[in-house]
Amino acid sequence: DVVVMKDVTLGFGQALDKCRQESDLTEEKMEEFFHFWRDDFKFEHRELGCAIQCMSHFFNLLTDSSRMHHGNTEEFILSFPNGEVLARQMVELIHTCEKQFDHEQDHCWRILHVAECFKSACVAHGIAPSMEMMMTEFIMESE
Ligand code: M21
Repeated sequence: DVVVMKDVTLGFGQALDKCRQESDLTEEKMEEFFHFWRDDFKFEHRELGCAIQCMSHFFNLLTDSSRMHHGNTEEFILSFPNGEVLARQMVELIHTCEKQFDHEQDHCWRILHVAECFKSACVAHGIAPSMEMMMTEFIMESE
């Protein structure tokens, strides 16, 4: 469900400011986290992978080996309205992507590849929110 995905993205994005410094993700590389869903968004900066690792860590969504913690991730998604429609599916999609890049030793690069794979999977499954939807909500939240 695209509305739930929008809410989860904005919730997760709350941690971006806490992670910018330690991951070296400047505003030039990513202004706001919801740009993740832009059609033309490029997954090219290792710093974004580091930032997603830091943000995931902030919400306690990672294991000791920096893989997704399935239980905590499901709980995190369930904490959003109607989260139950997405929780299992999201965990599945991310895990399927994780398996594809398990050989990558560098956590930041691996997580960046997993994130790109996850976005493509969401587009393919029709659960990727539109940019219009993301921006409208983002502006409403900041007013
Ligand atoms: C829906 C909200 C945000 C999406 C963000 C990034 C998702 C990327 C998943 C990376 C998971 C990291 C696990 C690494 O093995």
